[in-house]
Amino acid sequence: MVGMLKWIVVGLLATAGLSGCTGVPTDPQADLVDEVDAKATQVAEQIGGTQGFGGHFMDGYFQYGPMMMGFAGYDDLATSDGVLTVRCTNLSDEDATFHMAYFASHLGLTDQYADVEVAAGSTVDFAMPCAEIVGVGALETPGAYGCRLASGAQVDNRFAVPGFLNSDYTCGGVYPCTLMQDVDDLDGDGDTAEWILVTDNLYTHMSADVAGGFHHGPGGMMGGGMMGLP
Ligand SMILES: [Ca+2]
Repeated sequence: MVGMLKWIVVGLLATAGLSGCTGVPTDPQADLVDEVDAKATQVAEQIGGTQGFGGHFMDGYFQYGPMMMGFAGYDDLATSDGVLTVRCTNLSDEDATFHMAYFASHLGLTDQYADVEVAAGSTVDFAMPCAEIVGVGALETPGAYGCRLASGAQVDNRFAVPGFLNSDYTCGGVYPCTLMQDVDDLDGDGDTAEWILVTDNLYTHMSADVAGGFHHGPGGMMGGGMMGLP
């Protein structure tokens, strides 16, 4: 009996201790924004540099990227009823499976994946829940496999730079991802016939940051504005 009473007292003290914490304001929305911002920063840290997303074309991104990502308030997050269209274009002559990766805080704080089948030479608009971060293969792993061709060959995600909501696309908007030949030899290995996956923001950042670096990029190959080029 005494022992039981002791547990009741301990329980009361624990309850009192918890209620004492209510003096500290907790804001679940602010906490969620912090989680998204931290995740976005982790992804942005993988952009640029020798082994990072986009290679040296994205050098310096992390220095200004997080400031542009725009996850400062709850209104900056993806809406649970929003839709994002990922425009998957396969310029190869083999059917391909694009392995999309995304992070949407309204679906939880773990990465989500979706495989999109795109026939040779065609484009598929993949409608997915709006997400704060969208990439290919894996959001934080440059070099992970990003798409698989019908022959079994894999293409990595090195130039499929992850995009961020409100800086690279919007809820209700379109985010292009293209399997194309490495005509500009982005990885500098001399092979311009190999296949690479490219997301839109690689080219938008290049066009903004690399003066005169591109003369025959996808603007010519795929026809102007498709990749967001002027
Ligand atoms: Ca190459």
